[in-house]
Amino acid sequence: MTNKTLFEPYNLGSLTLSNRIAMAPLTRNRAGAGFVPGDLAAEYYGQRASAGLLISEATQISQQGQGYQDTPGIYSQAQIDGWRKVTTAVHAKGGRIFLQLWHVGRVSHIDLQENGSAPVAPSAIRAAAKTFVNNGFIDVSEPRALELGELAGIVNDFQQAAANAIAAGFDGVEIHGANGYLLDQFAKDSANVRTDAYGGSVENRARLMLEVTAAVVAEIGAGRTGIRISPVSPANGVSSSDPQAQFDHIVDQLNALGIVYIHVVEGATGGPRDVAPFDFGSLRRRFKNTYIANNGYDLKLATSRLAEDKADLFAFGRPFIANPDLVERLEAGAPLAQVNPATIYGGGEVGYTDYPAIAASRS
Ligand code: 8OZ
Repeated sequence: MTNKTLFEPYNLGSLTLSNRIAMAPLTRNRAGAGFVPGDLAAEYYGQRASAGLLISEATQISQQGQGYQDTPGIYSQAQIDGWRKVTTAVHAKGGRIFLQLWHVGRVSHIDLQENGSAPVAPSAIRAAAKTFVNNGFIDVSEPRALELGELAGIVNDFQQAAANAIAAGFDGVEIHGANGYLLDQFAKDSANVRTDAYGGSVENRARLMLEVTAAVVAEIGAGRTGIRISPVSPANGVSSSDPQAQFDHIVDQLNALGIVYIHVVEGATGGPRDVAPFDFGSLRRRFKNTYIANNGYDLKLATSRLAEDKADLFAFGRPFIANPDLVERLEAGAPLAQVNPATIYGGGEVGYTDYPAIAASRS
């Protein structure tokens, strides 16, 4: 048992966070033309700056990496300029913010791809997943398998996106290695039946995720690089026949790269925590820097897991949508506002920037 509290400062590498609560990445589908985050995004993130660490919504590193309508990118100058307004708003309030770098792989639709081409994947296996395109939920498209010679370009896109994130003023980046998107597709054998150096063994399936991480570290430094993983989540139709061996290996290698955090979705993303047998403590023990725990945490669970030293930081997702001042509410034991599911994805300020802080809602 330890006597730490969630509401004390925490050193994430060289950054001092004001508390141990992180805002998890939340897809909101409100980017403007050119997939540029707008002024409302700056207001939204600024309202939530009392989180110890904000992690941005998943942000595509290329057009090929996009899988849903109106998600923001980080590959054009206009996108960098849009994101700079966000980081400026957060920093003005003393917050810290990482950008989540995203390539969806096969979780996409031809209508989002250049010239209507097929989404890319480790193998030509269609995901049992839906995406939101043309204002409706539809099945993802049939993907094509990436050629060996294309993988270096994807690593390079992640590396350039990391440089762009720093140019936009972010404190660091989180590589999206979770939830059935490209890097998780490579890691999990339900989606990866390759016979080259990127498929088959635990080491081969980890290769792309680790090459991307090494490239990002080379570009912006290990102290500004984190990653999100979801070892047993069936999100977007992936599964692994050996998740413990796979993710023990991945975390050992991430530890060797010296990155500042791993952000672990414990269980089924947004669902049950006990979906499959898995020892998350093994990842905690293997990784020497910061462990961010996520999935279904509330104040009680986070407090007890911190006391048991099972994690350093706790990422809350959906509660941050309706509670911009979530940290203050948790600390005060104040009631939490409930999110309106109808306004999570897409639209404007309604359900985005109009949830009041508690002081404002009382007056
Ligand atoms: C919800 C809707 C669309 C995308 C994830 C980026 O699960 C997402 C996502 C979540 O990581």
